[in-house]
Amino acid sequence: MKSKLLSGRIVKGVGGVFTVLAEERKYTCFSPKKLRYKQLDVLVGDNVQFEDLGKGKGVIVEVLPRKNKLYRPEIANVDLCFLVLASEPQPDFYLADKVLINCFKQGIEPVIVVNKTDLTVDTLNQVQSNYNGIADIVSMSAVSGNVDALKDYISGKVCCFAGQSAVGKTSILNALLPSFNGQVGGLSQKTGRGTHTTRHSSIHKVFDGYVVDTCGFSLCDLDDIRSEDLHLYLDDFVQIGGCKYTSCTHTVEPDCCVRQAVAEGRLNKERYDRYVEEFNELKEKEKDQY
Ligand SMILES: Nc1nc2c(ncn2[C@@H]2O[C@H](COP(=O)(O)OP(=O)(O)O)[C@@H](O)[C@H]2O)c(=O)[nH]1
Ligand SMILES: [Mg+2]
Ligand SMILES: [Zn+2]
Repeated sequence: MKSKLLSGRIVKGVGGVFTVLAEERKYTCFSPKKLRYKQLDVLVGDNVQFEDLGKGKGVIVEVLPRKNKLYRPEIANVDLCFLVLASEPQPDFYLADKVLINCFKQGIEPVIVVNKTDLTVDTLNQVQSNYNGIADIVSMSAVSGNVDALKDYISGKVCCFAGQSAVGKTSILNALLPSFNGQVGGLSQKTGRGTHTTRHSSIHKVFDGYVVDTCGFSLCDLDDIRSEDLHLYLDDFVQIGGCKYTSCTHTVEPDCCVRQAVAEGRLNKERYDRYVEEFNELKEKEKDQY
């Protein structure tokens, strides 16, 4: 008997055993060594083809090309990232910039979520003045359990969460996915790290899309970006354009339209100052490399 080929998405993977969601059904699939050698790895989030062996079991025969891959945790094909900010702890805008830059680089749509608006709306104003026009900004309060603000964004996509510790990522996930039951305020006193760091991550169907149940920090480092290219990942800088030098880094060059925009108040000065600092940081690192 010839077995059937099905297409699905890997939603969970532990020790070479994968849960694949296909046509609203879950299959337990194995990935043969041969495939693993060819592809190197099979990841949660991968779109795969598998042979249906019956009784809910299958063998993965092909991993379809990936749109992107995130590390720590490893996840493939992320479409959207909710960058969570809050009044407590105060927003770390350097971290936020880096997440936005990495999203841009990986082809992930960033959406800024200002959480804890039950406490104050000052943060929302501050976030808007920094990121208006750069990413969609939604406000919410996870304590109310109302996560409708995120519904339309999740629909049809694979979404992950990023942001500082204690901004409310786990609280939001719990509200989206009651079965997740993540530990809120989950900081280990000893290490200062989240308690979920060693757990395998999975993706879960929520509304008409998926959410990744781990709040990794893989989007927080500017690993392989060169200082002179940094500005190319800042869409608001790119939009301004028109500098005298095409390779303008917008730091010291004459006739720089980006600096002009800052002087005229068309570009947020705090955001620009952070860019200069990040630029200098990358330059310093490059010096150390030679
Ligand atoms: N007032 C208020 N507190 C919140 C809200 N969301 C989360 N918290 C609290 O913030 C703390 C950290 O939340 P948690 O979800 O663990 O943050 P995470 O570290 O980003 O996962 C906990 O004490 C939560 O109860 C909110 O919308 N309003
Ligand atoms: Mg958490
Ligand atoms: Zn310039």
